[in-house]
Formats: sequence, structure tokens, C-alpha cells
Amino acid sequence: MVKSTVSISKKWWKEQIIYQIYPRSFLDSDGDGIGDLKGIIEKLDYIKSLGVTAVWINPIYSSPNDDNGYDISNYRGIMEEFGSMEDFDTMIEGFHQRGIKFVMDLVVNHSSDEHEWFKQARCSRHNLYRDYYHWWPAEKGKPNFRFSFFDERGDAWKYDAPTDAYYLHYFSAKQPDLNWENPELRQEIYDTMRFWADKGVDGFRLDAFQYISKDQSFPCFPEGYQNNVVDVIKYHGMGPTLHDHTRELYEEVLSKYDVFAVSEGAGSTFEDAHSLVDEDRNELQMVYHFEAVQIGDGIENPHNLADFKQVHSKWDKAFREKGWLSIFLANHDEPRMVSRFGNDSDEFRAVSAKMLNTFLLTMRGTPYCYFGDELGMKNIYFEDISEYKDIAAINGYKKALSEGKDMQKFMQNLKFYSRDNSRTPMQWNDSENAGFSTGSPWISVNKDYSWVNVEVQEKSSESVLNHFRAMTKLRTENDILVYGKYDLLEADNSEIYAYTRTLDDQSWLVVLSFVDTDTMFKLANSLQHYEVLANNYSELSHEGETIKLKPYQAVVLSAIV
Ligand code: TEU
Repeated sequence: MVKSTVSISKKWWKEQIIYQIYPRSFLDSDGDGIGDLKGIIEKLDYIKSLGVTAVWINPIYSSPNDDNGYDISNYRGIMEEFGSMEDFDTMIEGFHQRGIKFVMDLVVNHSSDEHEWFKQARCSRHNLYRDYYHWWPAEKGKPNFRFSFFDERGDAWKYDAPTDAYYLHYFSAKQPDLNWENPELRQEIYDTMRFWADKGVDGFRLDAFQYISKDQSFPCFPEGYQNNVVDVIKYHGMGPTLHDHTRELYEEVLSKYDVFAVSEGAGSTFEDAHSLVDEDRNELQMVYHFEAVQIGDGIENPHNLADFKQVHSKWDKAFREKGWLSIFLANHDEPRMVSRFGNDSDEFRAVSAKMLNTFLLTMRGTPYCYFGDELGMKNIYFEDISEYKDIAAINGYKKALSEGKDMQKFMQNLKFYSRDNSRTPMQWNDSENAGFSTGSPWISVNKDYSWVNVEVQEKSSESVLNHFRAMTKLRTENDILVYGKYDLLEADNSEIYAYTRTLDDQSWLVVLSFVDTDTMFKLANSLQHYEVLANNYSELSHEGETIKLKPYQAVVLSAIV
């Protein structure tokens, strides 16, 4: 066997299995219908039992909640609905006592318009905080068009009468972009990060980080660039001063603590992504790109296995020697993993969720597991716009309507791809509201909760939950799943995703069926030469060197040397 040595350095943050909690939807301890920190504290032992080693929680800072906490009005305060700073301290201590690292979401591309900085900035052109944001004085005419993700008209410049100027907001009008060219603003951000690092935070997830630097002349971008998200990232992302700021952030904060930072967004090319995370650059440690969730991002572009394999393989290849990636199949901005990449019918939901968790936990890169995916929770599939809570859905609807778009098609897309699909409450048991809240939940609970819930799955050794636990155990106990080289097998196989992981003289094989029928895969040797380390069925049938896979069967085999 060809020996393969680890060419990249070992780091604790590469070895983590990160569990993402959407706090609004995890557990409500006080009956107001909104999840909170005390709810998370109640479930610390459950989280530990999953075998995850780190937790990332979406923003919990003070916020008027225009975008569920991604609009921060005080970077050192806790959102009232979520609890208090005392709760935060108890929670982080609880994680640390259990050996679980804690990752804070840091939203510094923009603040809330209700942040004191913005309130002051918009009062006068001479205010001390004016330059904390991007302004365009109206006497210069209309600024060049910039696209906004959540604006009702898709326009990122909003006219503000008190000072007769436009301000920039890449997200909603209540999320004005911060001006990173201002050194005082940058110092405020570093101070904030040190504040949380001093409280024991082990990592930062840097929200929308690729967008922080903007060419101050605001040049004209090609017409229609906003119609394609890839172009939006290309033109809005990786601005001219981004690396200067990132290096400074490293010097001022990251280098002073044993923490890591992961950038949400990786620019448009491998070079962009490398420029953020290569170790010799001393900038960030990890990055996540969107390409793997742009496969299957609309009813006209459903998921297909060929692209899925190709995208994951090419990114792995680009990072084989240098840099480090994250792996995820869902998060709070995406539909549920099983609904998008698996099969969420009653017949195949559980088995395909286990198959996808097998992928997530055997792939190279740090896995981010979204809460509820350990149960195989599926999309809620809202039909009517009145059911949606997400600003992206609500304002997107208004925009589509005003532009005379085909609303039936729009609603179909929303049904399958809306962010609300993954924001429904955690399903704990079969009591009212799935045990999430004694009050009225802020968003509807998925109707399948009476059979898809933690309590039911705890009792069955074959549940998605217990399979997830077996997979986290396998990963934490075996370096090969973290550092082992990844190689794709049978690239053209349209039913199976198979790959090897290789470390020193060890070689493991992962075979994942992505189809709802039986299928076959030929091994290099007969099955007796392998040990079955994981399987989402109780058996693996074979004939000589050929293994016969059941629908969505997923196995991990280790070659016996
Ligand atoms: O998402 C921002 C972001 O980068 C995406 O809009 C991305 O550009 C797009 O999905 C490309 O496909 C983050 C948060 O994750 C999201 O929840 C927030 O609403 C947003 O930032 C604003 O803070």
C-alpha cells in the first residue's frame, strides 16, 4: 500500500465536530414561545450525549430582530428574549465543564440601525460616529446601484432625509453596513472580540465576512450582476482592503488567544479562499464556501449527485495540502439537509438522513451539524406567505410582486428553499409543540413531531439519533477521518458516492447510496478483507467483491491489512 503522510499541521479546531444551535428554536424555558439560553442550559447533557465537541450558536446579542439577531444593537448585551449575561456565563461554563468548545457568531459587516452608533451617525454629517457607516451625499446624485439581499426593492442604498444622504445596506434597511475603513470602528470590533474571548469564547464565526471591505469610490458594476448570486459574491466580495483588515484582526485578537475564526463566505475562487486561511498568511483559520449548497438551490435546479460529488471533490483537492475547510449540508439559511440532498418521504427520511450524516462525519474538513439533523428533521413546506417569518421571504415576496414575477413559481421556490424550513422548533417529544414551548411558538412546529422527536429516537438503537452518535464517536476516535487524504472513486457513478480516506498505512472506504432502489458497488477485494465500521442498515449483503446496497445505504469499511 502507498503510504500517505499528513502534510498539514494538526490543530484542535480541525478536530472539532461543531453543532449549530439556532437559539430561537431550540428550547423555550419561560413559555414566551421563543427559545432561550436557559433552554440551552437545560439541554447541555443532551448536547454532550451527541458526541459533538463544539457548539456554534447564532447571534444572541441585543437586537430588534429584523433578521433574527443578525441585526445587533449592542455587541456586549444579551437579547432580552434569550436571557441575561449571567445566563450566558452559566451556559459557557456548562459547555466547558463538559469539554465542549463554544463558538460565537460575530456580525460585523453591519449593525442594526438601532445601534447607538447608527442612531448618532444619522443625526448629522458631523457626528463622531458618521464614518462608522457608508454614506453617499445626495448632492452628488444617486450612487451607483448596489444589490441588497433583503431589501423590498433590492436596492442597497437607502435615502435618509435628516442628513440628505444615502446609506449602504447589503442586507435589510435595518442592517446598515459598517465602514471598516475607519480605524476607530475597527478598534471597537477588536475590543468587542477581546471582550468575548476574555469570557472564554473559543471561536468566532464571522458573518458575511467576505463583504466587509468596499471600494470607497463605489464604482459601477455590470448591469444585471444582481441576477446571479455568484456575481453578487464576485462584485461585493473580497474588497480591496479585506486582507489588511484581516491581518490586523489576527494581530489584535486572534493571535492573542487560543481561538479560531471561520469566515462565512470564501470569495469567488480557490485563490480567494486560500488567501483567507493559509497558515503562513496569519489571517483566519477556516472558511466555508457556498458552492456545495448552490447545487440544488431552486425548483429549476434540483440537487444532483454528479454536481454534489464534483463540487466536494474539487474543493477538497484545492485544500489537500494547505488551508482548511468546513463541511456542512444545512444551516439556518438553507433548507433541511434531508429534504434537499436526501429523501424526506416517510419511507426513506430516516435512512437517507443517516446516509447524509455519514457523509458529513466522514468527509475531510470540520463538520458543522445543524440542530435537528441528528433526528432527520425535514422542511416544513409552508404554502402561504402569511406563514413565513423570515425577512428574506417576506421582502422577497414584496419585491417579486412589484416586479410582476410569476408568483406561483416564486411560492414554489420558497416552499422548498426558504430559510424558514430549517428554523422550526426542535422536536423533543410528542407533547404539545414538540416539547419546545408551553406557550405559542414564534414559528410553526413541523407536524411530524409526534414520531420525529428526541424521546422516541432515544429508545431505538436504530434511530437517526443513535446513528449520529455512533458516527461522531467514530470520527473523534479516528484521526483518519479528520486528517486522512480523501480520494473520490467512480466519479461517474450516478447512484453512489464512494471515496477513500487514507492515513499512513490505514485505508477506509465510504460508500453512500443516493438512490431509492437497490444498487451495487464493486470492492477491490471480497468483503472478508474489510471490517464494517458503520452501516445504516443491520446488514450488508454481498456476493464476492460486490456489495449490494439497499436504498440510501451508507457503509464505512476499513481494509484489513
Ligand atoms: O448570511 C449572509 C450571506 O453571506 C448570505 O446572504 C450569502 O451571501 C448568500 O446566501 C449567498 O448564497 C449571513 C447569515 O448567515 C444570515 O442568516 C443573515 O441573514 C445575513 O448574514 C445577514 O447578517
